[in-house]
Amino acid sequence: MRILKSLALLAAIVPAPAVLAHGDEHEDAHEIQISMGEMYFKVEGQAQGEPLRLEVGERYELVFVNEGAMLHEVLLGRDVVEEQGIPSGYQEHLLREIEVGMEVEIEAEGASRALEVEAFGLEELELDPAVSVAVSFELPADRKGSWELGCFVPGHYEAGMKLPIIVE
Ligand SMILES: [Cu+2]
Repeated sequence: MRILKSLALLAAIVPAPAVLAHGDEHEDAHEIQISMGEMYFKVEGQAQGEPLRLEVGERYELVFVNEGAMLHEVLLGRDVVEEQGIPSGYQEHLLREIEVGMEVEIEAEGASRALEVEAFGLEELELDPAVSVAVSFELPADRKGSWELGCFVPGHYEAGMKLPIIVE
């Protein structure tokens, strides 16, 4: 699973079909910064624990910033599944079967280097400390409802590293 380990980013992705349009999808996106650390997710400008609110049909760019001292995961989904009694992920993924753009910037020897990924669906990201990734997408109407943002590094979800997502 650790395909992109050298970039400290793990994306469980399916390649985008060639017919998908590229280009202007980052325009007019609502940018929302979400900081993460031990053991929380926090939406910029909101109190800790306040849900992330998203509207269907709107384009978002969620910028995840690992400001903690440990590796953390980003999963967006619902219905927690367990492996041997330990929460290990979600049964259903919020970004399943939709176009997702991802951008990572990494400082290397004083220069900024970028990685961009266009994917169809997204299940999981892993971010080392100080790594940030921007995830852009637009949700269809069938995603309305209650979802969750969670980290499933062993012990983190149980320690409270999760945040409700409300899609309206
Ligand atoms: Cu974590």
